[in-house]
Amino acid sequence: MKHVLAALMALGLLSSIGCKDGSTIQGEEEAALTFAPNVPPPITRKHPTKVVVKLETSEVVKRLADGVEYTFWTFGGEVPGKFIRVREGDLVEFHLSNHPDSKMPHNIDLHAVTGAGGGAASSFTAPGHTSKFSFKAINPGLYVYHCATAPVGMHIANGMYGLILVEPKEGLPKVDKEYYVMQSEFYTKGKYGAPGLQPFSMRKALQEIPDYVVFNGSVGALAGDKAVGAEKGETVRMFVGNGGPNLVSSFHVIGEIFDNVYTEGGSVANHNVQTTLVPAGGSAIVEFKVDVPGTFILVDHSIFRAFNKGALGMLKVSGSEELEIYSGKQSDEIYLAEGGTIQEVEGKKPAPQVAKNKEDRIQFGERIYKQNCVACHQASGQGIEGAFPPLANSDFLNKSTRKSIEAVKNGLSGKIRVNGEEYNGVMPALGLSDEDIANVLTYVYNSWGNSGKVVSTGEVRAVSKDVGH
Ligand code: HEC
Ligand SMILES: [Cu+2]
Repeated sequence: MKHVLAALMALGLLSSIGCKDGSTIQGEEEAALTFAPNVPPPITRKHPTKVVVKLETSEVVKRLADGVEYTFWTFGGEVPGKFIRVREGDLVEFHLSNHPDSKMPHNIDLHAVTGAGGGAASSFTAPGHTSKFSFKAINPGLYVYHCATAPVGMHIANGMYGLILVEPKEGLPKVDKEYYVMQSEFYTKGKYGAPGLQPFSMRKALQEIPDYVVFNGSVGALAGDKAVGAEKGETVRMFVGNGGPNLVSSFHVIGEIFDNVYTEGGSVANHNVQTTLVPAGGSAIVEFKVDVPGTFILVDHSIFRAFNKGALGMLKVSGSEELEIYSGKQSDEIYLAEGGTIQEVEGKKPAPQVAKNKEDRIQFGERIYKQNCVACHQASGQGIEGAFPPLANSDFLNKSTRKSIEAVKNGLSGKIRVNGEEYNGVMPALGLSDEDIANVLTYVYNSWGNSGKVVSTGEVRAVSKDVGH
């Protein structure tokens, strides 16, 4: 019997590799990899194959937020790394190249690997080298991969993570849209919004207090014109990962309910879920049908991360209204608490920064703008049609410094006209110091085509503070 087997092997008849489910590896192909938010197409093959994955690590300076840059360490030149899609039973031949300009060696630990280190030791690659190793994708699921070169935390904190999907052999149910969303945090020397090239802060990383929590590698990577889209009536699947390095994500889409959640990227689905936990180094697959049009906001529902640290994305759903499911606003009356016409945001005021010159004012003012104004007037001062007037090129702003100071100091309500459009909203008094108001207005006046004026603290002081009406 032994020599019969040997003879068959010699003939190459037994050289195909057996699979857990008995099927054999046939053929070879190179994996198509994609950058977030895109996902490679579903696998239609009915058999396992040898999949060649070629990934390159590189260290690149890119935008982390407006005016803020960071030296990212990447899989493929972007954060998160390229999405890899294989089929259960596939033999993955991994080629990891490290760009010759890299300063660090890198490697890869794929959570889809059954084997010591998830491939880390076998893939340790010096700059200008390529390593090769192979693994069998025996468990279906959505898995995180990351660099595991010492200091591991630093390689992950700098952006070295991505997702690999091992599609179950029967495939995933068909959907209309698939997207790749990965959360992670950045720890920078300067605070959130502090401009310039920001170095990594080991101290903050150890304390687990990030300055940035983002989707897809930077503030706004999934918002505005970078939002993902769908049409009313379509089904959407999001492959959600969390690179950490430290935080757990409470992933939520405002105004949607997940029909299915494959918790932790596994094979069992929960239904009708509002928020799902995505552990650091873990994942979830969420699916939902979009029944009504609108902009649906993706957040980490640890909510200060969303509105103050960047963990905010958008799904824009087009189509006609579905008033039976969602009526939209049915009435709008101004509600005024007793005594005042304008609400005041309470709270202890932080010590103001003292500006020495115009540049200081603009720099300090930018931070104040990002913390206090951006939610309504938007990042480039463009405002939101019908709700928040623009500050960019605003005739209202450029006509009267006094009125602008009054607006920020005391709030503003009632009909106003900005660039020919009428607004009738309420801007709250934000409780800023006179110094901060001078800085933020100087920033606004020196941005987006405005007049370039400097507002002094004295001018702000001269406008009396409205103490209730
Ligand atoms: C909660 C939303 C909100 C926030 C936060 C906010 N504003 Fe406004 N702002 C408005 C609204 C609404 C109006 C128009 C009020 C009206 O219709 O009378 C307005 C009007 C203005 C105007 C005059 C109109 C124009 O477009 O030139 C200025 C100047 C202004 N805001 C500056 C600021 C600055 C600076 C900050 C941050 C320190 C800020 N706002 C924060 C909502 C907001
Ligand atoms: Cu690395």
